[in-house]
Amino acid sequence: MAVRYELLKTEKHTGARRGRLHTPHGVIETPIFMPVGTLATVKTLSPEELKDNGAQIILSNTYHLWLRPGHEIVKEAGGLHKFMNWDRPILTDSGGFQVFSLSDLRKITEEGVQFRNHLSGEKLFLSPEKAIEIENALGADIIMAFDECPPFPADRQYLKNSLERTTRWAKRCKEAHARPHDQALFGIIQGGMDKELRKQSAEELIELDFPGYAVGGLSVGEPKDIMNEVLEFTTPLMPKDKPRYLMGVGSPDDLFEGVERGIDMFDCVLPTRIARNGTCMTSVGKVVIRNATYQRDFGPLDPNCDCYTCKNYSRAYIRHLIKCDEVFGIRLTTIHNVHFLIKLMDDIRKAIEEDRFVELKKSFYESYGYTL
Ligand code: PRF
Ligand code: ZN
Repeated sequence: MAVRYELLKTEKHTGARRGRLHTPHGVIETPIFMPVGTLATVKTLSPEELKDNGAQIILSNTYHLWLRPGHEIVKEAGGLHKFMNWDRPILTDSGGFQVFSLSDLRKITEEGVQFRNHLSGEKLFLSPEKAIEIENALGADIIMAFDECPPFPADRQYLKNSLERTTRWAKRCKEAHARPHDQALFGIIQGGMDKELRKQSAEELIELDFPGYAVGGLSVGEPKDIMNEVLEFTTPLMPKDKPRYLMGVGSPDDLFEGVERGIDMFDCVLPTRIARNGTCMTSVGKVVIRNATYQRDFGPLDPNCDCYTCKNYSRAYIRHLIKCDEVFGIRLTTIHNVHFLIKLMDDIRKAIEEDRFVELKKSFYESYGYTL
């Protein structure tokens, strides 16, 4: 069994779950936030730095590694773990989403998706079988089925056809999967913002008996209250004894709202992406370090953080580095942001254990500047 999920408890007052995911590369305490390492690196950080900041699992991308350096090369290196010197768990996304967000001139057929390489313009074709072949070669602990993430908004007939095709693709992924003994293949629930279609998608995929399930097609431009409503409707339809993953979501409030509705896993480029333009998530809210306010601020980035950045450098110094486009500046902000979200999830897990999730959420929203 590639992955075994152990549900430790459900919080007394919410749907929040405390669990454990056993994988070939170790145990993951859930709920968990996964930093994104699209090209087999979490931009600017070494694996040692990721570990120092508590990362338990990272996400990487089938689509990008297929184009560069090519999955055969990663396989020849001994798989993705060895290639990038990361010995903890890895999850790979299937390319389904990236094809839709990055490439142009795509054509969806029953067979798969034809599109143009976003780098070279070359014509490429990705199918369920091809995505799984690449994911098998990369060798991540958890691999995702090849799906279609429809745009928002989309009409009902489009969503229905799309989710039904995603189910057929999921079945083909399962049949093509050559390493079920050491790689867990997760199904992805689609259906847009339509509850009936979400139910249909969940039922069809549960019938195929995957070891874990993701909620895809959310955080695609819809208002947050709609995302939370769809999520609240969808999670109760998902198996209790299997991990639940909300794809591409990871702002602090989205983590709270997702956990509250029973989500166990999250990934997002947000902390690393905004770090590179100097935006930091801190216990006192967002800090845009370029602002002149911080020119003579010799205190730490976050007074309540014990990361390497906050222990050693001032806001004024980080601001200087970022304004001068110094690489060390974006390394410092990335370290802090990754540490911040991982630490937030540590706090959330502890709060679930002690049945005080709602209290933690309230106090966090207050200090961060969110309104409940
Ligand atoms: N499908 C896949 N990856 C994804 C998504 C999806 O729907 C999303 C949607 N937020 C992010 N990443 N395969
Ligand atoms: Zn910090």
